[in-house]
Amino acid sequence: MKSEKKCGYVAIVGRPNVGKSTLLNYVLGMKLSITSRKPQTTRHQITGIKTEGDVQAIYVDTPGIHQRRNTAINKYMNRAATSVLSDVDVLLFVVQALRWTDEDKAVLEKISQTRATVVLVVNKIDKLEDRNELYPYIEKLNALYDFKEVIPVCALQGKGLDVVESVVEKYLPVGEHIYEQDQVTDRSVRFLSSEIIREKLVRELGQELPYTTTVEIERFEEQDGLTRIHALIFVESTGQKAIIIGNKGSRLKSISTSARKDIETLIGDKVFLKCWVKVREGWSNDERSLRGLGYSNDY
Ligand SMILES: Nc1nc2c(ncn2[C@@H]2O[C@H](COP(=O)(O)OP(=O)(O)OP(=O)(O)O)[C@@H](O)[C@H]2O)c(=O)[nH]1
Ligand SMILES: [Mg+2]
Repeated sequence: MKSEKKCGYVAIVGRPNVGKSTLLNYVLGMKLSITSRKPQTTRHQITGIKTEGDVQAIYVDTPGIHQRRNTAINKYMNRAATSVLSDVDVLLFVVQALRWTDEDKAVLEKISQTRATVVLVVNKIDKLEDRNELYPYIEKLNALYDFKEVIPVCALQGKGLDVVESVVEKYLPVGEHIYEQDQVTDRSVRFLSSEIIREKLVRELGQELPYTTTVEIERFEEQDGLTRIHALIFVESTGQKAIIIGNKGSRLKSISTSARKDIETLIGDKVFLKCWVKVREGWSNDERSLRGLGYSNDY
């Protein structure tokens, strides 16, 4: 008997910092979406495609849905996350084991209005002292919504993600594949390079510089086995610029070096990366600046 092809969209949603991007990267077996200890790391929809045999799952990682609606960039991020909800086949609603906050509640309210199959993914179970603690927690959440399945996982170590993948497969619709077998994302290496640089900024800058940086790739050229990248790091004040550059440029250098290594792994090519820091006051709260810097909700 000829088996049927399956294909569909799977959104990964939840409040900031629950491990959505970590989950996507593990499933794909590569670092596609940037991650950090800090909430609101992901700012855009990131598509990760996994094709195995007859099954193509098109995952969409999303920014954490949050309650800070004060600035234009925060609104952009919530739109980027919520706009996928209505067009997907499966929703992986990611929460952190034993934590249930007002932000999680608000995400569930949005999810309740969709027609997708909703699967509850309870992440970070490695943090539990006793697995039995999970039962009352899951019971509480099950009383709030009729989840199709509930799967405890540890995204960091990949525990339980095989179950997630087989549940996704079960609920994907029958259909022809949309992408080629070996395509992993619809994002360009240029975009992914800017994200990698942003990851290093978020990770290296600790609490000093929360959400005020963004990265634009000014030049991206491949020539004779070397990819030359010129990147502009935008900040909102000269004080922030000084923090990023560091003593005699040491911090910017270490950020650039670690970004370069990750970009080389991504593209499998030698990379020359040069980063400049520029001040653009108020960019994160200005719709026009945001659009100019690649924050556009037209997907
Ligand atoms: N202990 C533990 N930590 C995890 C696990 N999964 C993710 N983390 C950590 O949680 C933090 C947040 O992970 P991300 O994947 O960036 O979370 P996110 O939900 O994508 O966050 P936003 O993009 O900000 O919405 C990182 O420090 C991860 O290493 C897990 O299973 N166990
Ligand atoms: Mg993320």
